[in-house]
Amino acid sequence: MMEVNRDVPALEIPFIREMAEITYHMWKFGWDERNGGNISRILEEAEVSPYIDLNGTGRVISLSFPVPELAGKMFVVTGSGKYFRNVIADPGMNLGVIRVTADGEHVDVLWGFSGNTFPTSELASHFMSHIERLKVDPAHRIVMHTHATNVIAMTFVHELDEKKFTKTLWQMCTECIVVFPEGVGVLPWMVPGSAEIGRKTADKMKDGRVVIWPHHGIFGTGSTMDETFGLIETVEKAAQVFMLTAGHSIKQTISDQELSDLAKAFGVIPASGILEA
Ligand code: 2HA
Ligand code: ZN
Repeated sequence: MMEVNRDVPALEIPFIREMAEITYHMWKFGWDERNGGNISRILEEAEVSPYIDLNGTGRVISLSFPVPELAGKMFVVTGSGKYFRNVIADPGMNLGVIRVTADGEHVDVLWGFSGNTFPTSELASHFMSHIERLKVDPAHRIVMHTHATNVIAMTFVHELDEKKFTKTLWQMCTECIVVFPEGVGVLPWMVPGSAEIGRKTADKMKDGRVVIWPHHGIFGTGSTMDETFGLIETVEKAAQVFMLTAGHSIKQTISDQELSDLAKAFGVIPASGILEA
């Protein structure tokens, strides 16, 4: 058994540093006002054990939505009510490392969540999305939720039909169809923070990595922080271009034939029923 080095400052633990950096970037983008947004990342034992005692802190938090599928899995998660802006200054107060208990009904707190902080209010959406993404992608690790400004704006002025929403996003920037050929899922407006929105979000995650919550924000998933953030950035960029051009007279766009040519050139298969060429 390797000795645990508990004296390492939080920001020198690689996965804590990564969370602190990404949350700060996202706040700077203006996406995570106040306590907006939340992130969870699956951790491997080998990443955690050099820094954190796997016996835990003794604190146990019960879940209102059992997740036996995740039994034994460890996560670093943002804290409920905590501000992305503040993570870098005090990771232990704004983040925590948790492990799902064998029965899937609780989590053991292994590190952080000090000052009686709890995991994100959207833990149900995170855990249920992890379960679905792991079924289709064993390399899956990250669920990221943020209040991406132009994505929210677009949900006021664009139809919420998933296929139409996806096609408009694909048309906004040439790289979009290559980055998210499976398209985006769109839920109806719902009250956040519940197991129900978690189940509906996870249901959409069976077929894709992006789910939009109208008038609220976006969920993105992926195997690395770069990939997940890059995916959300790309959707947000397309939404921004849409918002900049909406209401202007459009002189030209990327045609369905050109979108098909792009998909072919980059070896991706676009979601069916969207392109007419
Ligand atoms: O954590 O973003 O959806 C605050 C939120 C809730
Ligand atoms: Zn939110």
